[in-house]
Amino acid sequence: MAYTLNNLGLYFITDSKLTKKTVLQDVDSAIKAGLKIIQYREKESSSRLMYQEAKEIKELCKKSSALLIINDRIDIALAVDADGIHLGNNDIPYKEARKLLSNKIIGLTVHNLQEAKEAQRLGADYIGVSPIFETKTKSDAGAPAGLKLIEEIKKEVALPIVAIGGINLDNIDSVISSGAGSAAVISAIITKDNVEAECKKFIAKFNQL
Ligand code: 3NM
Repeated sequence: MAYTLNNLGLYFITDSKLTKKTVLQDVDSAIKAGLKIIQYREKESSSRLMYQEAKEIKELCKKSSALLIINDRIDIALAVDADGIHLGNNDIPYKEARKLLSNKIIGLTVHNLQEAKEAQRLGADYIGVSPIFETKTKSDAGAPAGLKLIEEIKKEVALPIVAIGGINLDNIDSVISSGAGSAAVISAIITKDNVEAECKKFIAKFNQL
């Protein structure tokens, strides 16, 4: 693997509904900014279009050695030889996913300490701790857990933490100092005119702390 998952910094997630441009343009900008990990998250497109888009993203990632994670869809991850998948509580169980993706990265969403401990027991490669703050991007994200959940998990679970939900340039410092080695951000980046510049601002936050 090109990177250890502990110091991934900004974790970029695509969103075809929120983007001001296209998913591919956003990924290109994120990669130009120097991102190490990209998640392709598409909830509404056809499988064919998802495959085609993921394949193009994979090419962009390959050129810059950025990791490509596919949200939820193991079939797409396998088809484009992505670096891994991210699974939530309603997706295929970790154990089954691991059988299909034995050497790939598998990230799991967790909402509390118990789920984080379970993710570690199962053998997940990282955890997405969510939602930290209020977010409009995922309608069923639930009540914000706050920074204390990151602190609590950091004390007891050794897995790399990717914080997610409502993270922006005003609160990213607090997210990092709570113990998250990485932060996943959607709206605070892709609703801005210059995605590359916005990514760079987040990357600088990780570099300065
Ligand atoms: N998952 P934004 S919150 C994709 O809580 C996603 O599991 C979440 O977007 C979870 O940075 C979320 O715009 C959306 O708040 C995050």
